Amino acid sequence: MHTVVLIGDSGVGKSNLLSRFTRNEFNLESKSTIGVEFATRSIQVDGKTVKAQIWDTAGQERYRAITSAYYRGAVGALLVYDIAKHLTYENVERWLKELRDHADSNIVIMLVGNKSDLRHLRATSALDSTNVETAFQTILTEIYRIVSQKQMSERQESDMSPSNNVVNIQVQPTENKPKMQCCQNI
Ligand SMILES: Nc1nc2c(ncn2[C@@H]2O[C@H](COP(=O)(O)OP(=O)(O)O)[C@@H](O)[C@H]2O)c(=O)[nH]1
Ligand SMILES: [Mg+2]
Repeated sequence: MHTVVLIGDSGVGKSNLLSRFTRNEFNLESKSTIGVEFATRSIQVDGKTVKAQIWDTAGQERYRAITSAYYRGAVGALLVYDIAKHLTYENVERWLKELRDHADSNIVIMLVGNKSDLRHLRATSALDSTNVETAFQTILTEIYRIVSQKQMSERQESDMSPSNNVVNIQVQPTENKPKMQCCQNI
């Protein structure tokens, strides 16, 4: 029995991936997973039967309250995001951290961009020029800022070097006053 966990933001389609794979069912109505916590299915690999138990977070991902018990014994994780919702992709990093913190270090991770039927809502297209301008603008702005920051700190560093740090101090000539006798040894 191989245990695989489904993780990813709420609403990305984890429960439907599970129902599609284990029962060939899909539900367009958004219902959070309550009750069903895992389902099993056997598949053939290299002529052998491999039995998989797939766990679905019963809605806890909404409250970020998935406990380490969920990851215990998992040999695989399907990390799901929604191709039409950029934030769910940004949060992939958070889920990877969650796996690093709780799951076995040898866990096999697969990133799944779900809802590919919503390709018209995808964020970038060279064909219709959606976001192409923004993509280049964003990377070039980022590069420009990094480079100019580096130049600035290099300049600051060289400003601190001794040759650039010379300040002229005017020393007034000492007056020729008669020296006072002080502290004579008696
Ligand atoms: N268009 C589309 N909608 C999907 C797909 N997968 C899930 N959904 C819908 O997205 C919503 C959330 O799905 P659900 O499986 O409950 O997500 P979960 O919170 O990650 O378990 C539901 O309304 C689903 O019908 C998909 O591949 N395409
Ligand atoms: Mg669910």
